[in-house]
Amino acid sequence: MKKEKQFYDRLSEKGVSRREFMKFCTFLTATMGLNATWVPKVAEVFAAPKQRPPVIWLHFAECTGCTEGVLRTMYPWIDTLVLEIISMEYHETIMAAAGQQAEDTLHAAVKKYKGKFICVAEGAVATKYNGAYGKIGGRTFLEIANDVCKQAAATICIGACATYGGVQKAAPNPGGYKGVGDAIGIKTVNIAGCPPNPVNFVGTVVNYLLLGKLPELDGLGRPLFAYGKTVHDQCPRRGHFENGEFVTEFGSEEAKMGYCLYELGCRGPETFNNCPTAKFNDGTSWPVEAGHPCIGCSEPDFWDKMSPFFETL
Ligand code: FSX
Ligand code: SF4
Ligand code: F3S
Repeated sequence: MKKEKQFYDRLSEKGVSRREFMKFCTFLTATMGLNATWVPKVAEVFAAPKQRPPVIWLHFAECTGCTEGVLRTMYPWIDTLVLEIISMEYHETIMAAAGQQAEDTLHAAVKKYKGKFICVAEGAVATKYNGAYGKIGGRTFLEIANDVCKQAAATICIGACATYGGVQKAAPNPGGYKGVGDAIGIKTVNIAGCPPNPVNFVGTVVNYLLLGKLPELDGLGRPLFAYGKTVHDQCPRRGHFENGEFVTEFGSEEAKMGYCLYELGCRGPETFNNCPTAKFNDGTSWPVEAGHPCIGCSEPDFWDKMSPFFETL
């Protein structure tokens, strides 16, 4: 109880009410595919965590949009929540250390938590020429991934780059870039998307803390709760013409959003993601709602396979 009170006091200092926090927990529970009876348990994971797993977060070739997504865009206070439930041992974007001090922190954390830490990998790994196309602190991405990911309890890849290689892997790919799992031959949990929705990452971590296991995955390593349906199957713009009028399948409110963007090259029918229901920026909008066709960013090799964008294939 004392722990919980302290948690709510900390949130309140950030200007977040208990009501807002519970609203977030309800949204997260629904996104995770659990029914409403789980909401108090999900709240407890944040308010009174039984364990805080050590996390080592690696950066390879990427734009850091995934980190920015997790730390800022969903709720202004999501950073607090993430740092309440995990123990971030190493993360280049948010740590104060730099240079040798940062390197030492990484080595010490891997040694201390060997076999117990969760590795979160962001960015693709160069594999040609012994990985010469990408280095940090004198070691190639390939060496770092082989060393750190293979000593982790599990590796969660966040974003199109870490999962399937992203834009770095697009033709002609001179550096031989690959997703982390492919580059070093391990199975990873893949939070796909460029960038992915931060709620799908948070849902994966909460699933682990709540149920003691990682969520069920599809054949491409993506959590089924988030990537089990196509964008098209959940899209409010789905519809057809009836007597010259566009009628949506989900009703009149959605119809105001406008016509289906298929003719503008929308890849919603072949893309698995929960964007229409989870949305981005605190539920504000998502690409198709904003009038932009889906470009298939949560599918492997979408830069090559889904382009030219804005054309029906
Ligand atoms: Fe990749 Fe992450 Fe695309 Fe960027 O860092 S998934 S380039 S939006 O965000 O790795
Ligand atoms: Fe499907 Fe895209 Fe049309 Fe939505 S806009 S109904 S996802 S094709
Ligand atoms: Fe990506 Fe399509 Fe969603 S482009 S963000 S999967 S709507």
